[in-house]
Amino acid sequence: MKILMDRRSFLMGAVASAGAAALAGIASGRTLAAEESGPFTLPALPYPYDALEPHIDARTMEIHHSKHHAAYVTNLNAAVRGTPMERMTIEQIMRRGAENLPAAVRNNGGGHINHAFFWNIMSPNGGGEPGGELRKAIEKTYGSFAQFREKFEREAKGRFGSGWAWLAVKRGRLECYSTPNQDNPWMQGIEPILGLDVWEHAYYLKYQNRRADYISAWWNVVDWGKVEQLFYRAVYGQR
Ligand code: MN3
Repeated sequence: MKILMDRRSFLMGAVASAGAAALAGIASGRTLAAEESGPFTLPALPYPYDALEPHIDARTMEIHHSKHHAAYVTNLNAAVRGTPMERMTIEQIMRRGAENLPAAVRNNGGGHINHAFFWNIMSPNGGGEPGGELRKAIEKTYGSFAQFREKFEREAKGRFGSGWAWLAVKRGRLECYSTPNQDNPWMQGIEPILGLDVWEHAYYLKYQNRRADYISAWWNVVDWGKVEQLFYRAVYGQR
């Protein structure tokens, strides 16, 4: 218990500071420009484009971030201009729920928050397996980490067309599922702690049609420390 508490206080400290910035510095002023004036900005990647090589290649990262993500930001800014959403955070907008959002906000707002989240749960020092309370929760829910990984991969491979696979926390419990297009757990009032982009643009240059190979390689760049922080925030953090 003492170890748990120490770990908790440590993590809560980290979470408090990472807190608002945990979603990949969505609100940070750092921007690569390009996007038109508006409340939302393209967050800088937390590592260089080639940092995730060989698992995710530099060219894919560059286009994915500087073209795809940038376009979601530009289009989101255009979609919220002159509406009350101009003064909301992207998370607040998403929490209105997919069915309550104009299509342009649902798609581009989802594209913005999903990618900001995605960059932040990967790292050149990633890979391995989770520990601590998250590992216990995974083992309790799925039997073992290996069984969780199989379930997550089934969701990622089974998503027809474009979408995402997620591990999320709903009322303290883990949920693993996929969403179409740029829909996401925030739209359902659920906290994502891990997410994988399975749109073809995320892997086609290196893997072409081999989505399964991309998924296998991607585990090598998952930042489990970050995922554990998000898990603690979802379970213990106040909303
Ligand atoms: Mn993408």
